[in-house]
Amino acid sequence: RAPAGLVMETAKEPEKLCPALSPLLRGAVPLKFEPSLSVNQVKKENPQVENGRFQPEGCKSQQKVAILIPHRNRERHLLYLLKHLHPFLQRQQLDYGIYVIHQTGNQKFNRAKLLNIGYLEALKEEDWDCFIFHDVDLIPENDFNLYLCDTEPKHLVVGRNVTGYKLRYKGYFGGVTAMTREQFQKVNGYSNKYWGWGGEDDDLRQRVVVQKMTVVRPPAEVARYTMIFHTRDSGNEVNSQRMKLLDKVSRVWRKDGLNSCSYKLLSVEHEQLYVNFTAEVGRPE
Ligand code: UPG
Repeated sequence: RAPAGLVMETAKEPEKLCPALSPLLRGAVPLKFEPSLSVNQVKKENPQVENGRFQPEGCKSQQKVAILIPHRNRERHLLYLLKHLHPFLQRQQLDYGIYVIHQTGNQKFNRAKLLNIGYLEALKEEDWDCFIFHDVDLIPENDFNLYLCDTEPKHLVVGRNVTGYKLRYKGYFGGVTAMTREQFQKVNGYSNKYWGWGGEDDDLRQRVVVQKMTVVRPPAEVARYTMIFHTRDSGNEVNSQRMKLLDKVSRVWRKDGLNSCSYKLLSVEHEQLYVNFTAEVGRPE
């Protein structure tokens, strides 16, 4: 009989890396938006998920991926997204964790700051390699759209059903975006100064350009999303300051971002399907 120590050593042998393309991928899978869908149902469908975390069996993922979802008052969208995203990521054989960053109170919504907070707090939980900044209302249609980071920042939403599956505009960098820890750190994250709707995604793209990185996109046939219909949320009115802010990105990015993100973390809840960070983000200056 082998001594106990030796048995442990064998069990810890490094697994082989998962293949670049998972054998479990199915391509375009029909999406379901059933009004009767409940959290319990999604929990039951994902018994292997704990604290929003999943690791594939039998191989080691290429990257450890954190999905960050900014959120306020879109519970139904969140449920539909979780329902589709968990099996989608599992078919990709990813080692992943889902984080929802919830803005408390009724002040103007600040998506970009919530994503900075998600990044900073998720890294306290795990040593993530790759971050996917993910709107709550965009459901990926094709699992060949890989939620992995690239050598350059990657924009995953080439087409949405609501815009005829065409890129919204040249340079669009919002919706769902993947950056490595190094890439995000290099641009000092998002600006914290965009309150209300618009501009913060263009600001991030400018930061990427200033750092001489380029945006890459997956092929249009796979980078397709269904957007769940919504009207403009109250507290997320169009930001009239956005053009002014966009004019000065190259001058201010160094001082406005991850290194200046101040907030109050009110709670961290480990749900089965995700980790929820609730934060007070302040108000426009
Ligand atoms: N959100 C909430 N609650 C709110 C407002 C926004 O959860 O009250 C979150 C949610 O994740 C949503 C995201 O913020 O998906 C973006 O807001 P939304 O009103 O859905 O903006 P869209 O016009 O659908 O999205 C485009 C881009 C997005 C960008 C936004 C403004 O896809 O990434 O943030 O335009 O530039």
